[in-house]
Parts: sequence; C-alpha cells; structure tokens
Amino acid sequence: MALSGPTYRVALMLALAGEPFDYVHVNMMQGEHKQPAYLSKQRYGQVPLLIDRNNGRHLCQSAAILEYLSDTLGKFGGATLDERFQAREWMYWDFDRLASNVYRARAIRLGIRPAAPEVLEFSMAGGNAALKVLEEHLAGRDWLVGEGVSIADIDIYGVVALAEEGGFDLGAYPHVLAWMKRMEALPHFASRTALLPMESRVAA
Ligand SMILES: N[C@@H](CCC(=O)N[C@@H](CS)C(=O)NCC(=O)O)C(=O)O
Repeated sequence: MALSGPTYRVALMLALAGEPFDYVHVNMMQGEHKQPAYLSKQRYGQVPLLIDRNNGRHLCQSAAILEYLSDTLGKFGGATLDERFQAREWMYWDFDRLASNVYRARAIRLGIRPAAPEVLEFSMAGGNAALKVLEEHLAGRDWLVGEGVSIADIDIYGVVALAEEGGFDLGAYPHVLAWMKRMEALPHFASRTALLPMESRVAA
C-alpha cells in the first residue's frame, strides 16, 4: 500500500539489494486486507506481505521480512554475529518506541486515523523521545551498527523518512539528518513514492 511505511522499508531493502520485485497494491480502503483470501496469506490482516516465488514462502512483519531478505540474499545483515544481534535490537526497539509513535502521529495528521488531541500529543512526545535516542547514537558514527549500512538502517529509515508528515521537526536532529543523506546517497536508493505506486506493478 503506497502510504505504508512498513511496506516502504521492504521495498527499499529490495531496491538497495538490486532485487527486482512485483508490487501488488492492496486496496485497504475497501478492506481487502481483512478478506479471507488475503488473511489466508497474511494472518495479521496487514501490509506488507512478501511472497518469495523462489520457494513459495509467505512472510509477514516488515522487520522479520528484512531479516529474511538479509539472510537469503546475504546482504545488509551486519559484518559479524554481534552486529547482527545489534541490528535486531534496533529493529525491536524501533517498533516499540519510534515507529509506533511516528506512524500513529502521521496517520492522525493525514486523517487516516482520527484520534483525540491527547493521543497526538502522546505520540509526538514518544516519537521525539525516540528520535533523541537515535540522534545521540548517531553522533560520531555513520551507521546504526558497525561500519556499513544494515537492515537496522533500512528499517529505521522507513520510519524517519515519514516523520515530517507526522509533524516532527527533523531540524532538531542534525545527526539523524546527516545519516538520512548517507542513506539517500546509496546506490539504488529510491523514495517511497518512487517505489510504491497506487496500483500494482510488475518487476522492471
Ligand atoms: N508491525 C507490522 C505493522 C504493519 C502495519 O501496521 N501495517 C498497516 C499499514 S501501514 C496495516 O496494515 N494496517 C491495517 C491493520 O493493522 O489492520 C509490520 O512492520 O509489518
């Protein structure tokens, strides 16, 4: 689904890995994601869903999909076992503290999810607290884990790239902004709007 941050991070991973992929738009406005046909493939009734045609596997949960892709493609998994564990920590932290708040604030501001003002306030406070953690970690380092880009960076970029739509002022986080620029300079990098159209698309 074109507006979906979790879908974007999977698409970004595939793009950065140089893997062509078909993109199938799920019409969430019409509740397609809650129909039995879709639920039989994606038990949580959410996007994204990755279908690996090489082996017929169906995978849910964007962070788990990134781990799967890094394992199967042998890319962005971290240079050592410790880096791999650290990347996983960042991804678990992300959905707990950063993505939950940023995506909720964005959904409220875009009118996708109506909510009381206190909910927006709560989400902004939580999102800013998480951005501060990110900012402090990125001071003096180029990537979240080790010396190169990993699935932790791809995962978290897929949140931070949408933060301004949620009303967050990234100008307050210069190290995060510099890290975003490094992400955007990677070969094959593409924005959400370039990767996710509002209709289905077969691999180029
Ligand atoms: N933790 C999940 C979150 C996925 C998610 O929240 N997707 C949203 C769209 S961005 C969705 O499908 N919402 C519909 C619903 O949860 O019923 C992931 O990372 O894949």
